Amino acid sequence: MSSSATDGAKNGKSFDAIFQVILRELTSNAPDPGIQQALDWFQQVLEYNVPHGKKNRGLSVVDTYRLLKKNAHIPEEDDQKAAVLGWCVEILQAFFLVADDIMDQSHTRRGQPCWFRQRNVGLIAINDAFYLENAVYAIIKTHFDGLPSYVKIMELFHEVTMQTITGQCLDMVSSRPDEPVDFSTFTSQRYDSIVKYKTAYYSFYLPVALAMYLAGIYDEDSHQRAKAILLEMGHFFQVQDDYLDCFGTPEILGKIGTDIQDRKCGWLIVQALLICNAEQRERLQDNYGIDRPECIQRVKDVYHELAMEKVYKTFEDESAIRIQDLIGKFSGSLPPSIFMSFFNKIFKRNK
Ligand code: DMA
Ligand code: MG
Ligand code: MG
Ligand code: MG
Repeated sequence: MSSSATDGAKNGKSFDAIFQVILRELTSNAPDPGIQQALDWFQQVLEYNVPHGKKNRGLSVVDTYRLLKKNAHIPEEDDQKAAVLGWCVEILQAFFLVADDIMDQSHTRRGQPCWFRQRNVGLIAINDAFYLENAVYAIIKTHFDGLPSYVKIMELFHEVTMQTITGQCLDMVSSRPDEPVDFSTFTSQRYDSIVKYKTAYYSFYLPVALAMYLAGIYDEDSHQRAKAILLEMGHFFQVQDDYLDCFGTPEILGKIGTDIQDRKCGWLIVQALLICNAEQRERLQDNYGIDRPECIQRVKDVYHELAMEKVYKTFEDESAIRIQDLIGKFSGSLPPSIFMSFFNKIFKRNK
């Protein structure tokens, strides 16, 4: 087992224990007994939507913080602060996912029905998403009020949330249900913007930047360097997500792909349009974005003809080299291990 995997397992236990602390803080001792029923509902929202994922983002806050502190003794209290911030990232992610599954009309998430598909939930899920988002700020206030990092942490969460919402907007307006689907807008440039905003900032820069603040690293140069590396990794991660949406195994992935019928400007279609011939383009044009099994299959047939699995494998290998090279050259005074340990969590993933 690699050392980062060992750390992850070790972190895993205490990390999960911190979730229970946060759960209690958020849902017990209502300031007004009249709202206890809302807190009881929110407890179910948290239990269903927060702790059952891979926790890569949350654990990365803890792992990065420990690597930044190197061999220095970390007081138990500071280690727990890193775990609290890790769970804040996981709760922010739950907010995005609850909303994303409604927007994408998805069916499953993390091996269970999407929250809005649960009986007795439906459109309450919209308010539950707001509830999750705002719980993040309540937790930060409880644990960081008065500390030097408090304002920076709050501002970072606000900024990254704005970026993610912007990316989700770009994702949605790039796949509007007009007839017919307009492939001229499915450019690599458009794709790059969508994934940078909807995924890379919150999934990669946010966890590492939080750990840096906690370790007292505030200088602009270090943050710019971290951001440049982590946005590259975030781009790579979303390409994986788009590939797995079509070629992954739903039982392993925990979710069933919807990108083809949702007419998403995803990595596969953007790459396919760059290499297909006129006849294949016409078949894509006639079938992409139609929620019927035979149409989805015809799109997949074109992907197979174009050997998209091979195109992806090549991209994956080239990306690994490019990202490792960037880490080697651009880490500045930051330990490269913080980036490598995050990258190792996601490379060659199938879930
Ligand atoms: C996810 O994009 C982006 C956010 C902000 C949740 P997506 O819809 O491809 O994600 P998933 O495949 O997990 O539904
Ligand atoms: Mg989705
Ligand atoms: Mg989406
Ligand atoms: Mg996806």
